[in-house]
Parts: sequence; structure tokens; C-alpha cells
Amino acid sequence: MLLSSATRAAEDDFDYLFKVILIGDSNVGKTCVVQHFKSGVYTDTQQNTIGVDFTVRSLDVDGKKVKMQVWDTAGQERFRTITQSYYRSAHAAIIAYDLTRWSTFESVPHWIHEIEKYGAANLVMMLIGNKADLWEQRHVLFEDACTLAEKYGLLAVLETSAKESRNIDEVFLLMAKELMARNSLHLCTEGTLSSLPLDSSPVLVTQGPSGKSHCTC
Ligand SMILES: Nc1nc2c(ncn2[C@@H]2O[C@H](COP(=O)(O)OP(=O)(O)OP(=O)(O)O)[C@@H](O)[C@H]2O)c(=O)[nH]1
Ligand SMILES: [Mg+2]
Repeated sequence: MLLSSATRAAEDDFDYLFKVILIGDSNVGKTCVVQHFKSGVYTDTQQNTIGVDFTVRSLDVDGKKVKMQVWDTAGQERFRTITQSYYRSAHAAIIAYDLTRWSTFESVPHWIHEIEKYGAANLVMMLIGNKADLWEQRHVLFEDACTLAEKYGLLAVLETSAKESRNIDEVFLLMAKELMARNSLHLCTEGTLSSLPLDSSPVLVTQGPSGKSHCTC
């Protein structure tokens, strides 16, 4: 489709641009989460991601146009070298586990260490427990995820379901708001982004079966 120059200019127009990398074990649902964020659809059968896929969506946050570039990485070990090369330019990382598979939660510290090793020093990290619709098969308690998030100083934990449209937009909105807040701080302190501290208090939000809406670790 041919776009007029006015349409193109409108699409290129934004107040903030943030690069977010999505990581985690294979088959936790990273691609489904990104697809849902991009187009609001869920497809049950997904191919394993080969290397890295790129998606972009603009959000309106407090009257500002925020462009979120999302890098959906392959969880399979054989793509590790390729995916690691994308960490450096990311402003934020979303680490995903499957709350029905304990092993994917056990891998989270490994993913955090990868980020610490290959990512920028001031990268913001958030944790998501996907497949919250499969609550009968839950193997990871939200409380355990909160404890881990607190231990590693992550921004937040949210339980999501790409299948049932739960918390997907909220994940990216929360991340966008945090990045905007840090960026504003950067503007106030002029040119000190690389030295900004990453010790924002964790904001832990759940939509778990208990009905509890906040976890104040
Ligand atoms: N029940 C349920 N299944 C999901 C959900 N999200 C993803 N799945 C299923 O989980 C499987 C893996 O999803 P993907 O999105 O391909 O997983 P991935 O993390 O991108 O995997 P890699 O690309 O190999 O890293 C697919 O069969 C999806 O249909 C969810 O929210 N609920
Ligand atoms: Mg994938």
C-alpha cells in the first residue's frame, strides 16, 4: 500500500521511542504476547521464533505518543548468540515464564544474568507469568514471583494471558510509563541518563485467582 507523505509523517511522529526486548524460555508464549499487543489477536499454534522478530506499536500515554519497538527473541538455546546481540540497545527487558511450568520460572535468574551481562547498565526489567488462563495447572505461585522480583530489583510482576487478553496492554503501558518517568528525570538532570539509578520501588500487580490486586513485597 502506498502511503501519502502526510500519513508517513504522522507515523514517524512520536514523543518517545523505547526499545523493549522480550526474553524467556521457549514456548512460554512470548510471540503470542507480542502478537496480542500488536493486533489484539491470539493464534493457538505458533512456530518457534527463529532468531529475533520485530514489532512496533504506538501508545498514547498521558497525551504523549510513545512508540514501543518490541524485539521478540527466540527462547531456544541455539539462537542465544544472535539474541544476545540485541540486548545492548534495549531500554527495557520483559522476562517471561509460563506459570504452568516451574522450569521456566527457575530459568528467570539465568535470563536476568544475561541482561546484566549483555544489556545496558540502566535497563529496566519486568517479569511476566504467562498462560494465566490455565490456572488449574498453575505451578508457580504469584508470591514466589514477587519474592524473586524483589530480590533482583525488578520493576514489576504481572500475570498475563495472551489467550484471554489478560494484562497484555498493561505490561507495555506500565513499562512505557516507567521509561517516560526515567526519561523525564534524565531531562531534568541533563545528560545523565547512563548514570540514572535503577532502584525504583517495585510496583507489583496481579490479577490472580485470589482477586488480590497488589502485592506489596
Ligand atoms: N493457554 C495458553 N497458551 C498460550 C498462551 N500464550 C501462548 N500459548 C501457547 O504456548 C505455545 C508457545 O507460544 P509461543 O508464543 O510460540 O512461545 P515463545 O515463547 O514465543 O517460544 P519461542 O519462540 O520458541 O521462544 C503456543 O502453542 C501457544 O498457543 C496463553 O496465554 N495461554
Ligand atoms: Mg516466539
